[in-house]
Amino acid sequence: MIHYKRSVMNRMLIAIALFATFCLQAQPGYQPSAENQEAREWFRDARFGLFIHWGVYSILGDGEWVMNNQNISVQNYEKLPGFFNPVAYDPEMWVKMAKDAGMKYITITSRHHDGFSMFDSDVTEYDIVDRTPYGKDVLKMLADACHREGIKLFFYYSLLDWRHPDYFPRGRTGKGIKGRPATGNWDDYIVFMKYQLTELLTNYGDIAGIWLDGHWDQVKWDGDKWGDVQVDWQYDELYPLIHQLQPGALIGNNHHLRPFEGEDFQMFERDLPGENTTGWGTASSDVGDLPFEMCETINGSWGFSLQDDSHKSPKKLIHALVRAAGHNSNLLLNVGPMPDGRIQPEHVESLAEVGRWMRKNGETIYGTHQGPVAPRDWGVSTQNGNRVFLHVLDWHEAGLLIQDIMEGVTSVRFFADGGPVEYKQTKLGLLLTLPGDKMDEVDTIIEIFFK
Ligand code: JFZ
Repeated sequence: MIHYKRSVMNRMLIAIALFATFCLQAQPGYQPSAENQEAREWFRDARFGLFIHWGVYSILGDGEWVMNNQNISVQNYEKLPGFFNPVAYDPEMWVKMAKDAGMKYITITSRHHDGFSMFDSDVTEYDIVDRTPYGKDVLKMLADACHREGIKLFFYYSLLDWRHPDYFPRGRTGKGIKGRPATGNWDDYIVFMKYQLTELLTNYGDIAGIWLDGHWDQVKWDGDKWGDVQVDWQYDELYPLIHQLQPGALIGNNHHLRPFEGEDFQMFERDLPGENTTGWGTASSDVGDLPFEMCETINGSWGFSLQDDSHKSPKKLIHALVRAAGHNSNLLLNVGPMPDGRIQPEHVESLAEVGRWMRKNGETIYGTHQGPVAPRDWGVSTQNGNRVFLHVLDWHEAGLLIQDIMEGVTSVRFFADGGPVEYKQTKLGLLLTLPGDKMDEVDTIIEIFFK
């Protein structure tokens, strides 16, 4: 027998225990069904979706974390549903706006961390039908509009809940919220979530996927990296349940870790895959091989924020979309509708502008994957079959050297007007001549043809 030092033994035991926990949290031996694989292909090609954060928090115009950020007690927060009356809510208009922007799917919050269900649920009265003067199931209305208009619908579903008594042990957030009881039964909470997920995947027709969030609330933060999970999220039951109810529904989980078994796509919050500019995002070593989706805000807020005027320009939004595509990723771009049900005009206008761009240039985005030219500060490349598109986003000199392309080029043209691009194959790469008057302020797209 080999004799290990005690500390080494301990570390090995911990590693084994962690590995076991990890396996428990997944769907072991998961083989995606044919429907699921087909859905993944659709998802990869779709490239652009609309994220919607809407809840009773929208009334306060201070983002979806307002309950936590303002330390609003459970008792006081429970007054909000009584004010929620979105008389101008027109789901058909939302769906048309998304389609006009070039988006192929919508992901909407069915229940956020505040624990309020934006759909008619039988396992709680804390929902839109039972507690608001509006009294209608806004998700059902949206699902119907999506199905009519041929746009896919995902449900965001928070694992974390700042109000539910059985969300216990409490996580890292919401500690200042008064009125949360000091006991609770975790297993009952899991049962509650199973019921709700069953409702969401039964009562709303075809659902393209479930976007889970809040895992990280139960993970220790070691100052620079994620540590142990203090609860069992029972993904080994949640994931098969979702896949059983709708085999084509794609599961994504915003845990910022390497994908768990049973998940169908990997999401990146406000970051391109492999980049971790937020510091608490996904490490580059944790980027897997599932389809990618990156989510981003138009201003700096997910839920409606009255004071957040840091709206990104249409140019910036297009760059986000193009860069995502150049990283093999979808962009899920967010709006936070106002309490009356309208989307703020600044965001409606920007999305219309992105849509105009997509109508002209969509074929260089949809159905593409990352091209042969690695992403650079000046731009990215996309590819569809043998068509390669170079997206020059930020370059102001007449010569651009493409080091990733050494040979095989037969012609190069500007995508916008089909006009030829002067080029030379050099020992250092493909040298393009880009006259100033041919450059597009937003994105100069160059199509490269190969032998
Ligand atoms: C999460 C939500 O908390 C947020 O409200 C929004 O829905 C966004 C899309 O997703 O954002 C996070 C996720 C993880 C951390 C912080 C915010 N984290 O790890 O600290």
